[in-house]
This record gives sequence, structure tokens and C-alpha cells, in this order.
Amino acid sequence: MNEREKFLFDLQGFLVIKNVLTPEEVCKLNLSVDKNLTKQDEDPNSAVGKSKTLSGTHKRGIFTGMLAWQKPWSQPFREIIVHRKAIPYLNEIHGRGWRLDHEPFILTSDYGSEGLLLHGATNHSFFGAAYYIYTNGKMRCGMVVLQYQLADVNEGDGGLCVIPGSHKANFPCPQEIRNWEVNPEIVYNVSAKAGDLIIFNEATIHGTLPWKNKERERRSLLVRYSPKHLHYAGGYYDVTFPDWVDELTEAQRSVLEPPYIYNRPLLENNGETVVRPHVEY
Ligand SMILES: O=C(O)CCC(=O)C(=O)O
Repeated sequence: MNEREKFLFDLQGFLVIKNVLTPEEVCKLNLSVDKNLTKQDEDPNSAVGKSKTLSGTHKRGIFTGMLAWQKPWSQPFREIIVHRKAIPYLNEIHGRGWRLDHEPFILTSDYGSEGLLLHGATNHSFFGAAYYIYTNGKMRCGMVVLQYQLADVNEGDGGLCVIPGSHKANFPCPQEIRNWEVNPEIVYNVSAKAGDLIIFNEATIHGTLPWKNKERERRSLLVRYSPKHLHYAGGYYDVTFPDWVDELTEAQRSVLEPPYIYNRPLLENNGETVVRPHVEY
């Protein structure tokens, strides 16, 4: 993570990193999805409350369970849970030791798909699972989201939106803003190309805007990580099961470890797995 990226992530609570995935990696991921289209569900977590501006004609779509899909379709998703280019970012913002918080999922939208109310812990009251602190020259976060775009998103298409800087906000976010009904100018629809990676903090106010692009559907892969001592959402894979854990690399298994500190396998920036005799932060 270079100085420019550190400045931007600290300032905005999110960061766009161009071309993290090669066109071949994007192709492989998309092919796996295309071969499993029948597994797409309506997203049960989609919620627009009373917001008229976030509503749509139907719910957004979701794919889950990709790590356990039939081979070879699971393989690109297994590779992505420890992507070499993502490791240095996670080491910088979580410090030494971090874990896959729960299973990756893919959000999809087509024309008319509804959005999702804006949400995020901010700095309003300390929430030990989603936070942002800067101390002794280091950033530290609760759960963060790595969103790999598998299709282009132009500003105005809809999809992921954020309120830049809101991870440091001290006052509660008014409901009208969470509904995207007033001050839409402070809400940024994050544009990115297929292969780009967006990292955002769960403390940053974010949500989903209704999908407006008639020609292209949304396809975003979300992989969420927490620091080594923390677990946010239900449904994490324990490294002691299921069976397919044996098929993973040492590095991939290390991020499925449950939350704990002592003698934890840690990932070096070069992808090597190490266990240190002392606790590292
Ligand atoms: O990428 C998006 O559309 C927002 C995802 C999100 O906030 C969520 O699913 O909780």
C-alpha cells in the first residue's frame, strides 16, 4: 500500500485499486458464475425501508456458497480469498493477522433492481466490530470489504455507493440521508472497471443504489475480512471442516482460522504463511 493509497483510505474510508485482477482472472470468475446461474437467489438482506428513491421493480440478486461449488468452478473463488495483490493491503489496515469473516458472495443487479439503505458504523459510538482508528502511525479497522468488480460500473449505473469520510463521522446519520432522499451530492456511486478492487471499511457509510444501466448487469464479488481477534457475521467456515478444506493451500486455510491470537498463522506480504512465537500487531 503506497503513501497515496494510505492517504486516500484514511481520508475517504474506501479506496479503488485499478487492475488488481488480470483479464484472465476476471474471465475465469465470470465463467464459473455463468456455469452456475441457476444458483442465483434474491438477496434476502436487500432492504430499502420507506425510501422511494432506493426502491426498484425487484430485489437485487446474490450468489453464495462458491467455495464449495463443484470443481473447477470453486477454484477461482478459493484463489481469491488469499489474493497475492490484496495481502499487503490487509496487512496494512488490519495489522498482523486477519481472517475471512464469512463466506464470499456475489451481488448482481439488472435494470430496475432496488438498492439498499445506506448504513455504516461511523465514529458515532464505538462499535468493536466495525471501527476505524489511527494511532502510532498505523490505521486499524474492524471488518472491511474487498469488492472485486467482475463487470464495469460507471458512475450513475448504481450499485455500491459510499459517503466518503463518514468512517470518522461523530454525529448519527439522519434517516433522510440514509434513504438517499436528501443531500444526494454527498453520496458517491463508486465507478470501477472489471478487475478493479474497491476496499471499504464497514464503518464507512455505504449502501446500494438502484441499478440504472439497461445494457449491462452488475456483478460484484464481495470478500470480507476481520482482524484476527474478531468475528462479525454468522456463518464462517471453520478450518477444521468442511471436507474441502483439505484441498486448500496453507495460506487459504490460514484465513479460515477462527478468531484467536496465540500461535496464529500469519500471512507475509509475499504470500508465505508463518507462525511467530510472540504476538504481532
Ligand atoms: O456493494 C454494495 O452494493 C453494498 C453492499 C452492502 O453494503 C451490503 O451488502 O451490506
